Amino acid sequence: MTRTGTTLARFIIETQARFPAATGVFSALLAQIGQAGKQITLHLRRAGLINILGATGETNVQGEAVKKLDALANETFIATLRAGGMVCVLASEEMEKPMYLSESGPRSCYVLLFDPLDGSSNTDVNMPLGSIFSIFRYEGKAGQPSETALLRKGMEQVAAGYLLYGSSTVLVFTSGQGVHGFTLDPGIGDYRLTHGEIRVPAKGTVYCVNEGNYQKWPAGTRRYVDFLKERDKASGRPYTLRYSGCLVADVHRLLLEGGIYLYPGETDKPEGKLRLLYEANPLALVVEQAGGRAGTGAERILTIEPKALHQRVPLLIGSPEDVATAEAFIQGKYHS
Ligand code: FDP
Repeated sequence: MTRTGTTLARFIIETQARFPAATGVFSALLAQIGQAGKQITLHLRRAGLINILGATGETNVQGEAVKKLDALANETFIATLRAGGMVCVLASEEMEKPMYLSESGPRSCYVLLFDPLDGSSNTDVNMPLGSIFSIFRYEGKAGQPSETALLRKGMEQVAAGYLLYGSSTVLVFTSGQGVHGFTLDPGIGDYRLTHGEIRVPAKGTVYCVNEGNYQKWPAGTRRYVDFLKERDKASGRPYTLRYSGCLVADVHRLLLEGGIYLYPGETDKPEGKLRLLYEANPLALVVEQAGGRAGTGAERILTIEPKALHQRVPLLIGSPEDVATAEAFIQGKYHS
């Protein structure tokens, strides 16, 4: 196993050496995502000092106000990946349509779906933020992939991960061989392995949810959250509530310490809030690779057949036992 402290660059070289057929293209792509994360970190560290806080005045395809930092993070990813030349098409929360990068080869290439800045309500108050990415291989016969060619099940992702911009910047990813976490060392400007082979605890004692929405939830969801607040020493209840307003930050906590994050469907909005292709799918792959579980309450996230680029899904994600219990409540099957 690679040693703690190993730089991302060295980790990539060592991992690639174990796969003689690897072309190095994927490794380079991962390095570019790390590079985009460094640049976004620099912007965020100076955000209060220069005029990049607040809203742009525009609304994105989701109908949400675009923050200046959302736009800046999106541009940073585009510029870095365009220069890198490994990706033929990008799709993000901030763009209605996919963006084709003409410098990239049309035959065999990678497709990157991403949320450039997750947790937008945190931008102006110095709270944690994240970026989420999902990578597919596209091997179409000719020409650029159509928009429907991007609608792939989460199980087909070749890699996925996130950057968390918190008290330090952390890059966590999986390419199907476990989940690894790297912390950006500002002294050397590189990421160092700090969390090798992450495993999610089977069960936690923390839940993350916007409980202000309680009255909008269906009965099963409300019963589950009520259950978490009951006193029962044997099962660790009541659980502790932690909700940062940043999905990446909450999922990172669960990955390391266990528990559950929920953004459930609501009675009048059963599809929930989060986006399947660039939020739920990549985080589900990371969490499942670490031994966790991710579903909508009715089905596993990674097996959903997407119908649209910006499709929303309810999300329950975290420790396998906690997510299974939540699903049982939502499906009306829980018997205490
Ligand atoms: P945001 O819209 O602020 O970018 O991705 C969406 C997300 O944040 C998650 O990061 C976060 O967990 C959730 O939505 C917050 O939504 P609420 O404000 O509705 O709780």
